[in-house]
Amino acid sequence: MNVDKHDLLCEALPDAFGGIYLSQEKRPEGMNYFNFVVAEIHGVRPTELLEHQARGGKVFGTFCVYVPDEVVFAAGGIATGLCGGSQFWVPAGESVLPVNTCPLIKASVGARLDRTCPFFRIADMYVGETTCDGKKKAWEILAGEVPFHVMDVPQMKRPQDIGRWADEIKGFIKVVDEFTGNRVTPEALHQSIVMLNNKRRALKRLYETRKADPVPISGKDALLATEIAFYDDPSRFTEMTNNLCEELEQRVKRGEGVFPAGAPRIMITGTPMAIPNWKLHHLVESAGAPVVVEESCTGTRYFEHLVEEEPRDLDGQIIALAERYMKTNCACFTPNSNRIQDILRLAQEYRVDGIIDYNLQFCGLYSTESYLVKQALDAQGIPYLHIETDYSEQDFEQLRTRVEAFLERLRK
Ligand code: BJ8
Repeated sequence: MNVDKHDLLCEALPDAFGGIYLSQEKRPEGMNYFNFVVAEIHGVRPTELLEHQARGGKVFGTFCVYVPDEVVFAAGGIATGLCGGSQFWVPAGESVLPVNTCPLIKASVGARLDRTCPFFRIADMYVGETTCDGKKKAWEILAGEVPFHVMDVPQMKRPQDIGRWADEIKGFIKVVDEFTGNRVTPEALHQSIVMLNNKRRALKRLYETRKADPVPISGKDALLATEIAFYDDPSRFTEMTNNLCEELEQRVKRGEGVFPAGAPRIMITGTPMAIPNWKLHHLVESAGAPVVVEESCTGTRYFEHLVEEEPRDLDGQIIALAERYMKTNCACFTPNSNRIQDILRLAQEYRVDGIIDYNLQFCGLYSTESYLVKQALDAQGIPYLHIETDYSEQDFEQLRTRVEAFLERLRK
């Protein structure tokens, strides 16, 4: 670790978190746990990972919701998300990658090279995937640093593609077996499938409360909980999220909210927001409109589908995993019309008044798909705003003007 530089990173976080999060009014008590996780972001969880390693366990770092964490936990390993969401790591990423690479990739590579993120230092093996060109080539650079396994995600969703994905999962089990020295048994895989399904159920329960008007929790807080789901201990996360949900459900019964009833309800769709990327939510909610749902991998795509728990043999479980993961509608697939259907369905379920299509700069997949997203929303008369941005604060005022003008349209 580069301790001096790491200290600079840690100095910036409390100010940012205080201004964006702690200044919110009527926050649920249940968010205290998530505040604690952020305050201890480079403390408690990294220590748990190191203790796990001291007991002989392995830690796997992942970058995409397509990597089946169930396999890692079934082999006695721990999976932790590694996506970089901070501008702090972008310059180190740019030292080895083209500048016109998406910020998520630049920050992820930079976090490793910079030696400032304990999660990136602790992981024994990284698991990447072939979802986009930028990631594929970045893996070749990171593979020079750390043991690396790449999963080949199909580009289409025909029956033969699901079969191919099942083969990839089978291959991943073999890699994990060998790397951990533990065999993935059907019993252990069943346990991890149930454990991670429970995490998904808790997140679904949290999002259900966001359908209420007034909404009992801000979009910023819901986003924070979802981001933390990627690296917290899964069982503890589930318990804490269910505690939060109990409080939120009481609020809904009492008609209590964090924004006035009738405030314009916003959906954000598009590229994921890795911690601490809270920029767009902060802009929208500071302008008086709650974000009520995210159609994104740091949103509904992360938890919407469960893995079938019935199969108790390895072959059946692999098929169940393949089928569940292939339901995630990422723009790397062609066609990806199910994502458009998801957006339209969620717009109804969450009673949204307008949709912001969020694109990380230089993500060709999502920015190209936005043409079809806009076409579908125009056809339904749903107001739409497309935003392309990075992790820097440079365009903050310009974005604020655009977001406020969009919200003004919704209020008329
Ligand atoms: S399943 S959205 S987590 S790939 S934003 S790095 S696509 S250039 S993050 Fe993703 Fe998996 Fe898909 Fe979800 Fe590339 Fe685009 Fe950057 Fe992206």
